[in-house]
Amino acid sequence: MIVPLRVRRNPERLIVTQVLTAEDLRDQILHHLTHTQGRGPEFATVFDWRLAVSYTVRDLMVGPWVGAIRAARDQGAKRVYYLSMEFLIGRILGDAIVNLGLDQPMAGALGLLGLDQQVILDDEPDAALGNGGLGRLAACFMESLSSLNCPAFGYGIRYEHGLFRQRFEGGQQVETPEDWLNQPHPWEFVRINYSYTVGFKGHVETVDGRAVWRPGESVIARAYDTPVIGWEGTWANSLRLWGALPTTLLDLKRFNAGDHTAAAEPEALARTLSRVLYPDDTTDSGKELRLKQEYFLTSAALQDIMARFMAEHGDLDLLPDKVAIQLNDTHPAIAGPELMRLLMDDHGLPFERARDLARATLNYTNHTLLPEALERWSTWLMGRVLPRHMQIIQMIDDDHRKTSGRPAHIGIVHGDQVHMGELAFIMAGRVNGVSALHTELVKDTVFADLHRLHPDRIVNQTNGVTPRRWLRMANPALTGLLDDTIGTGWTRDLDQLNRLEPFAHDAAFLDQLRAAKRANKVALSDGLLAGLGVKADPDAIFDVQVKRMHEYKRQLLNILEAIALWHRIHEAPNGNWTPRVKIFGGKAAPGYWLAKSVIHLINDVATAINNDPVTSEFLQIAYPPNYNVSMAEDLIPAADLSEQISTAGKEASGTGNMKFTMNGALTIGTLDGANVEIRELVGPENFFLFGLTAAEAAAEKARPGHARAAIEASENMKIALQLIAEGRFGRAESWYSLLDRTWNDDPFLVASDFDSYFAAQRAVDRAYADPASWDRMACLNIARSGFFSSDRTIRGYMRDIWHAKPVTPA
Ligand code: 73E
Repeated sequence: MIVPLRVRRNPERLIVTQVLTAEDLRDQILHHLTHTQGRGPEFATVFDWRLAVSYTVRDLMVGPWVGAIRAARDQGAKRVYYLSMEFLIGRILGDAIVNLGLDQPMAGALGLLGLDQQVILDDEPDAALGNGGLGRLAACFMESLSSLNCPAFGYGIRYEHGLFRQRFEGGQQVETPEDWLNQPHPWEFVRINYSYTVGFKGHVETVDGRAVWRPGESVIARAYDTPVIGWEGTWANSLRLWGALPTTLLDLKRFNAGDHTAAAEPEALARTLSRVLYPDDTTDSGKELRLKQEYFLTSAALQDIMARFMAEHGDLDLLPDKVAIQLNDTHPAIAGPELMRLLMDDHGLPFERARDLARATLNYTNHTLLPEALERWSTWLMGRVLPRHMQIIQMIDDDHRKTSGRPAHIGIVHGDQVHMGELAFIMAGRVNGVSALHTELVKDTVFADLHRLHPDRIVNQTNGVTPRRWLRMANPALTGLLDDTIGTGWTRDLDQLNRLEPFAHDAAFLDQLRAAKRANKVALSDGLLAGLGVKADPDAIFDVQVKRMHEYKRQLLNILEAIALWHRIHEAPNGNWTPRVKIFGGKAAPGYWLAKSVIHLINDVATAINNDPVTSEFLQIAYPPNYNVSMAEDLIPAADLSEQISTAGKEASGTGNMKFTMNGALTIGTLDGANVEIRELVGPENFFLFGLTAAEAAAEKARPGHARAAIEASENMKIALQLIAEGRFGRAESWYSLLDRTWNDDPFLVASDFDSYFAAQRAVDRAYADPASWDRMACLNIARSGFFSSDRTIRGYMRDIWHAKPVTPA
């Protein structure tokens, strides 16, 4: 029997689903199990159940989703379009259950069916369509846009293979392909009517005075939509991911001639465009395929935006009033020339008019100052792959030179290189950095000259993270305590966490806070024992560094400190040591040799130290492989100490740092990225600061021989390096290059900051040994973390950059 879903609207709270009972949901799950999955309950696998549960939850997202799309259209609202090569969304089911307010009836329904909710949730593969912070930020923004009723689309690529899976063999990283789409993906809706042709190569002709690009190759971009439901389920926006298809499925001529493999070539060639995510974080891969992928996303998105705009408004003068486009870094920066091309070549606007409209519509976020990440393409490649765009880029550059009176040494095209940062800046109404410090550095360094010419263009929007996923869903123990203590209002308005301030002196509350943290630590400890055989005492400090492996993030500093500490414990095994479990997580880009060498070192040091009977009760090291969003959801709530130890001036913002703070971990960190703002807000006395400032670091780096001098001056650093060189952790030869670089170059100043870091860690030890004071600091970190909600960030973009307003659904 088909059970009709009884959705009633609760007029007070506007939560459509709160009135559903466990029995309603159970019946609906059974309905989908039978009629969508085609399985009887007695034959169903975990996968079948998970899909039945997902379809049940998805049904409840569709109403708000369609309602939101209708409301935005009916009210002629301005829409925000977020273009990003990465959306690191992770699992969807648990988050959707939380946002729809279904936690309790769903737990009841699964109980009635005899299913374990955790097993069902863990069956969902992570959608790993991103590398790290930039992609995860895009996912948090999508959730906040929906929670704030801001009409928006996220545009990205539907990669068949997301970020590679990581294994360790002999302590070294081994990559295997990720294949999340190898099974049905229950959340997406394919839109065969939203398909656009994207061209490449070919030549440009002039017809009746107008430029006409005749591409030599083309593919079809097909839309796959996933609803992103906001908090309390009243609004959902679309994440629209493009998959590439060939314009002709099969070369029938070649097939009939017997060449069956070659006949499938057009399909294979097109599909490569949406096949794999580039696994480079903060480096520019410089590959033709990457340029094609960037244009594929951008062109499909802009065609879609223009089609919707023309259908709804039809008057190009209204474009900036109805459309705000955000470029997530320079990866979609070809949007400037592409929008100009559409306006000039398809709509016949003159250059100046097209330029002004484009600039009033486009904005650009800068996420990094690292020189290797600043995208540049050779004029030759750009001219070959996108000949019309290369012409338009030249026109934009010449025009900017004339109209701004800029000096000759700046601009978009330099010699034979196209600088995408300059292109994005010049075509953007607003350019933003992602933390207060980073934005100042953007003004002073990469865009200093352009900033002088356009002093109002650069603004700051400090990053944020969604508290629904990163607190409410990931940390039920703390969420329960917060709800009981200050109510549930913090979920929508994270500033309400400041109501916890008075409880920082309430011993009973602090005991409960400790108990919540301990429960998370016990769960993690069980996982580490089962998965890695590491014995993590839940009463030890859980000291966590999770992020991409990169020299500037300085996992090397962390592991060298562990070695030095291990040595000190050996010297005084009966000393008053504070037990510590160091936990690492993160992937290195497959071609990043030095980062991989650090992974190898951490694993070999872990093997040596974990089995040392003299120190094992004081120091353990765990490096679970394949760090991803789901692992972050387990690790962050269980952390006592958050490692944010990048070389000052290098980490644009960080967002993991914010998640830890919200979950009551204290930070040991440098004055880098958003750490600066975290420290100011939680109070310097509740933050373990160490290391050089950005200005000091720049000066130190310029000092000849800085590495050697710093190492010679540091007993602890010297010992750590010596133990490695002696072969105490695997074969000494494995580490020669790493040691050589540290002694002779050390571009990220591990040596210069070592003693300061070691001392800060000992301050952590002492603080942790005083539980009452530690818990008070943890409480204040939570209470003062409200600023780091991505709702605050999105409100900032809406106000300062997009000029977009929330919409009330009908
Ligand atoms: O500091 C982080 C920042 O929190 C920064 O390194 C990261 O973006 C985060 C969100 O703002 C970032 N990723 C990239 N650049 N900056 C990047 C560059 C090239 C390819 C992929 C990612």
